[in-house]
Amino acid sequence: MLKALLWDVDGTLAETERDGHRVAFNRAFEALGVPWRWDESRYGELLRITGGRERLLHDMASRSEAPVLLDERLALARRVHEMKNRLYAEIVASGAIALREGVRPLLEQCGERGVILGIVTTTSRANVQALLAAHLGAGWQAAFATVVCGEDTAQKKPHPEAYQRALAQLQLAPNEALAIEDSPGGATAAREAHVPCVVTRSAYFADDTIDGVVAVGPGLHQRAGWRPAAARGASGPVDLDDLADWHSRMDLVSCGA
Ligand code: XBP
Ligand code: MG
Repeated sequence: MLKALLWDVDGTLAETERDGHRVAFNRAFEALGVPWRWDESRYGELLRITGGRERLLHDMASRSEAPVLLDERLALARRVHEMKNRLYAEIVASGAIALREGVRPLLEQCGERGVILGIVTTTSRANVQALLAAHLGAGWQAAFATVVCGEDTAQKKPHPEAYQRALAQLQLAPNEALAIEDSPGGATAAREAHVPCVVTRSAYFADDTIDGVVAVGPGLHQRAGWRPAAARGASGPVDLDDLADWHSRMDLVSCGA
């Protein structure tokens, strides 16, 4: 039985990467006099590395002008990342990043029907706070029974630790929960924790192969285009009954673009 919905943040609740984190990274580079910039396509490649600081360190490894000494490299990554998170919070507070269509109604439906809500993300807590306070108000945390963020785990997704931690906090078995993710890495994290997962593809992962999830689709805003097809037809948005149906069928699919 479906007792809890565990939400990823970046790409799932909102399209935060291209117009949020990427832009904030570029502004942080500029503010700190670092000559690097990430265009949309390069950032898409870098998204394979989860964690903003880890992503930056990965990029530095291929830059001859990056600091040679490890300590200096780590210090620069920390400075850029801290500033990026401050600038990201400003972007989000300005209202520039909307929740993805269909997210708010589903959150409300869960509240009405007593389905537990959780956040399971590899993003820094400050970024989750900024995004959810902007959209759900200062008391947003009351709606979520667990909020697992990047700082809470030793290993980021695709490692399953974040999901394992959320399940332990909620005292639920993996198959009593359903994960909502947008990326192959997120889907892997859920699968490795034995949590059934639906994937609402985000812009950067529109064409990726997604393996071993209970459903994959273009977003919660439409039932059309999902695999497996929604049992109740293709018109209207995806709702809690659709998710409960995919969850109970546990019919694992692998989907290319
Ligand atoms: C999100 C991430 C994060 C964000 C940036 O992955 O990998 O690193 O890109 O946030 P997921 P930070 O959606 O799977 O949680 O800079 O705070 O890491
Ligand atoms: Mg994501």
